[in-house]
This record gives sequence, C-alpha cells and structure tokens, in this order.
Amino acid sequence: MSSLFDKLKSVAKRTLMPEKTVKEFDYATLPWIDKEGADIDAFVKQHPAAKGLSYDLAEKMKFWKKNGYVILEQSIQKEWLDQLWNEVEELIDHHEKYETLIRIDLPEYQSKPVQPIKDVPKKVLNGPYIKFMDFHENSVIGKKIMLHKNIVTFLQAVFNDKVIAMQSLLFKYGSQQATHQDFAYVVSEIPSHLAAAWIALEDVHIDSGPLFYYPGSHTIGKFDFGNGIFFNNKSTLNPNDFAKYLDQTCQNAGLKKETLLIKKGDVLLWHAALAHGGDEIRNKALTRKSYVCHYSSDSAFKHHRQSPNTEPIRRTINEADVFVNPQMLDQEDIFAEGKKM
Ligand SMILES: O=C(O)CCC(=O)C(=O)O
Repeated sequence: MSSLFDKLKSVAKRTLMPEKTVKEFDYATLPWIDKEGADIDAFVKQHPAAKGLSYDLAEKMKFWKKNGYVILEQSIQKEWLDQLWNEVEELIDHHEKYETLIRIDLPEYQSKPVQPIKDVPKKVLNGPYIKFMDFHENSVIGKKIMLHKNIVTFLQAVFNDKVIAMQSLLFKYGSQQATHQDFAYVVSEIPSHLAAAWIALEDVHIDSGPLFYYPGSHTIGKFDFGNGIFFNNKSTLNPNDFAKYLDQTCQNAGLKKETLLIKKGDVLLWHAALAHGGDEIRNKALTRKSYVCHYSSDSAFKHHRQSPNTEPIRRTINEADVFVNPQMLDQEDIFAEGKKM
C-alpha cells in the first residue's frame, strides 16, 4: 500500500510536471495520403494491385482524401455474408457453448458491460445495444471477409504499408452511438494509422438506425478530453462532450450529415478521424445486420491487444495480417465452414 508521503509526492510530481497532452496527429507520421501534395496518380501508376480491381483506385483515393470515406459497391460475395450471419445465429442459439465476448450497453450491465456470450441470456443477445466482439477470431469466414481483397487493396494504398486487422464488431441492431471519431477509442501505436470498414450484411433501412457521418470531418481540429485527444480514465470530459463538439464543429464548418443507406455486399471504408455515429432506431422491429472492422498498418500495430508483450501469431490473407488471440487459442477458427468457400 502506498503511504501518504508517496501520494503527496505523486501529486507534487503531477503538479510540477503535467503530463504532455497531444492535441493533433503528428504530421511526420501521418499516412502519406493525408500529407500536403500527395500525388495519387503517380502512386497508383506504381501500385501493382491497381489493375484488375472492381473500382478505379485513383478515383476512390482522391475521394477519400477530400471526404474521409469511400463506398465500395457490391464488393463482398453475398454467400460469404450469409455464412457469417448463420454463424452468428448459431452463436446466439447455442450461446452456452461459446466464449465469444459480448459488449452490452444496457443500464443493468453497466458494472460489467463485457461478458462471455455463455453468460448472457438469449433474450438479451437477440435485442439492441449488443456488440459481438472480435468474432473473426472464432470464424474463418469472418477473417476472409475482414481481409477481403477489395478492402485490403484500398487500405494498403492508403497506408502504403501492409494492412493489419485490429478488431471487429458485429451488430444485429443499430448502435445508436453518439457522434465520435474512432481514433479516440481504438488506439494504435500511430493514432492516424487507423481505418474502419462497415460491411452491410443486409440492405439498410432508413428507420433501422443507420450509420451517419459528416463527409470532410476528418480534417477538423481535434477535441481535447482534458488530457489530450484519447478518451481514457484520466479524461475530464466524456463521450457526450465529444459528440456535442463534433456536431457543432461540423455544423459551423458547413459539413452536411449523410445517412448510410447501402445494400447488402456494399462496404463503407472510413478514415481514423471521420465523425460518425448511429442514428436513432425509429422502427424497433427492424434489424441492421452489419460487420464493422478496424485496421491499422504494419508500422503502427505490432501486438494483439490482449497480449502487448508477446510476438503475435499471424494469419495472412491477401497480403494482410490478423493476429490470433493468444488468450483464447482453443476458440480460434471454431467456425471453420469458411475454409471451403
Ligand atoms: O454501426 C454503428 O452504428 C456504429 C459503429 C461505429 O461507430 C464504430 O464501430 O466505430
């Protein structure tokens, strides 16, 4: 136990030497595409994977630089998406057999929002405010979709580096999450080396609580949580303050809020700093099945989050890596149907 003297010493240290707080991304380590004068045409000419894609890489990259997102239409096979959702249904129906972690954002789970699925009642799992966490670790098809060539090729070009998949979330219903930018919550060693994919597992209905986003918001000034740009237990401001700041700043900058009404098989890719959130669910009967994956680069993400001090065990698909969860080795790829697809 620390003595009163130790406590006073640590208060004095904090008073004399305040922690250095970060207010912006470091320009030197920004992905090349975010720097001034990035020559996308010259880059794409040299990029071996640019040919044979279902989209025009240079055009999408220019759109990304200006708007902070792109939509890749009809880029994932529907049979793969159906297989993934069948596995989620199995996970829910026989939840007592599985260890997959679930995040439950309901008041009665406030003291322990993350729990193994086997401990969460089926009725809760089948309702809103549920996130199935890192299911790609359990599922081969989850990994294949996460590291699909159409996604990986684009992100590889954005980072000009190998792509590393960091984490994933599956949703049955809309999240209704307040406006945020992902870098504040999903932290890689170089915070600007972050991107996300929103993969539609069904056509999105306007009343199902669709994702919304502010095109162009990836360049607005960063919010200060009181201790810098990342939200953690030392922050004096909270996610609601963050949301208010983002909505207000986007409005003041004349950025228009867009609603994501994409079709099954379409993918939205977004920048670390694109302001986005989940709209209100206006029809509670409507699902909004979706798969959200977060990515970083090889230079910025070197360890599995659950095991920061060990060399990761890698699975490579389409030249991109995802790390095996070293704490749940017996759960890795237990859904193996995707091997045949
Ligand atoms: O899908 C949603 O409604 C929100 C997902 C999201 O914002 C995120 O994972 O960062």
